[in-house]
Amino acid sequence: MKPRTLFVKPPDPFLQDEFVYQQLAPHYLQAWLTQHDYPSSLLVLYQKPRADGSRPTPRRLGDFHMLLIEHGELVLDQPFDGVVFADYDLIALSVMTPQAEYARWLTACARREAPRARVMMGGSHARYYLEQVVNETGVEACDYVVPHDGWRPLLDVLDARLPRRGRGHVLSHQQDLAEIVLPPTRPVDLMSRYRYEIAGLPAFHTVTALGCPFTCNFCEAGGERTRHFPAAMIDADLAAMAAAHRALGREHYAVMFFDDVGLLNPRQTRALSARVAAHGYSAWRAFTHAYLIVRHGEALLGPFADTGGRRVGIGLETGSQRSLDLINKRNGKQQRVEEHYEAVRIANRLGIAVDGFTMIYPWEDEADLRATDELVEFIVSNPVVGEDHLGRPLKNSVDSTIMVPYQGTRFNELLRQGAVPGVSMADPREQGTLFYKGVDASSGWVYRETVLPRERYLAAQSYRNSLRPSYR
Ligand code: B12
Ligand code: SF4
Repeated sequence: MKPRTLFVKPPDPFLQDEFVYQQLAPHYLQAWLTQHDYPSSLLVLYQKPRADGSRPTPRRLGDFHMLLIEHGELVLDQPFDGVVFADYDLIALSVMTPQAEYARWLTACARREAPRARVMMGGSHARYYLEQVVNETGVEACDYVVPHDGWRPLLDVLDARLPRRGRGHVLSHQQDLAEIVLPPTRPVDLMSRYRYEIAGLPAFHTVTALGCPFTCNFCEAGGERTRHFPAAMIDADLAAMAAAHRALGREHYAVMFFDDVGLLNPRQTRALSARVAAHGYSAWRAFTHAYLIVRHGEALLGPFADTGGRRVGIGLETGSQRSLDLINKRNGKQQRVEEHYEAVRIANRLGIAVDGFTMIYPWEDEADLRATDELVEFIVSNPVVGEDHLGRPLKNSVDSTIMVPYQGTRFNELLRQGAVPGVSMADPREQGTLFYKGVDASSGWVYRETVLPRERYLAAQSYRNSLRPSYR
């Protein structure tokens, strides 16, 4: 009998809502196993909110619920029960760093309930925190750890009938994406749970590429080569999402491209726009860069706007030129704050609302904070041409976070070396606090010394976030 795989999506209790976006990796990998004739199911863990909508900090797996999807159909929706693992030979966990704690609980549970099964971990946590994952011991250690693409390593262990290689065996592979011909699975029973809107229409999301051509010093992914999925696969994915929307009775629907840079150049945007329109989407959202908008203008955003592109996400980062220079977004080439203003104006004129992502940095003084306040105030007040599908005026939005120099980033290195005046990091033994969020939904305060006190940065953050419009 062929080995059976259970793809597991750990919970995200720290997100404002668990069912906003599907976690895509298990769905790509499931489609790949189907293509290679291996059976698999999906387990989606989530935390049920209380009657008042709150979600207390989870302390054990028993605090979660689970959805089991077999052959594309929902067969279980109940409180988590580890017995579910007993039917499978490979427990395949897809883990982003904030989910790492739950991945450990799940691994220990799988050891108990399915002692003969192998546990495999892939995802961005294994990629950026490989050392920690490999050094896990006891019941929390995985058998196989996959820091990069999962397609080939999965097939290799299944073809070899799940060989015993000792704990923490690393399988690293970079996939030729031309071979990924099937789109991620989109089980309607699961898709029906996700609630996300773009310009007033229900939306699902996808990606067209992996990696990013930019080099922000705060980002773990800076400089990862951009690799595109085949156009035919994207097309099939757009068709599958549109079919799911229609199966849910939706006449008008939307799609979001979550690529780090989804609108990359005029040629690529034209082709993508044509595909989106061909599949009947009425609205869409993507990410791009201020520099690309200013460089290409309408040639970049025109086809997007003409086919229902109503929102664009841009990492605007800061209104302070000093901070922008330190971020080094364009690998040594200058990026000017004025281009950020200009990018917003261009998008808004074309009927595209901007979601501007900004950060606060530990070296910032009052002048830097004021410069970003001004940028944010400009974004939220700049008028956007047009209305959304509910007849409401389109509005720009903003997001403000405090930068944490995560392990593996250039800022982590620079701040550790004391290369930025006025900032020093807390004891390196507190490195554990440099994980994203975690069970306590906080990355902690990792600095010993900052230019302004923490409270001042928190006040700036809450002021900027208070300017968000009531809808997007
Ligand atoms: C879409 C997205 C989201 C969405 C959906 C989440 C999701 N997981 O799909 C939302 C908005 C919810 C989100 C939220 C957050 N995100 Co996010 N997100 C992304 C984004 C842009 C795309 C993810 C994606 O679908 N990729 C496509 C799939 C195919 O790639 P993949 O997941 O890496 O999977 C491949 C491999 O990792 C591997 N693999 C994955 N799982 C498994 C499992 C097994 C068994 C195997 C063998 C292999 C394997 O195989 C896959 C194919 O190669 C990525 C950046 C990126 N380009 O990947 C950031 C990214 C994953 N997010 C990131 C972050 C930081 C966050 C947040 C913490 C942001 C915040 N401050 O709130 C939250 C945390 C949410 C969480 N669940 O933990 C970081 C993660 C860093 C880390 N250390 O984990 C990334 C890498 C961006 C970045 N460069 O900083 N995110
Ligand atoms: S543009 Fe986004 S994904 Fe790319 S390096 Fe900067 S923060 Fe990271």
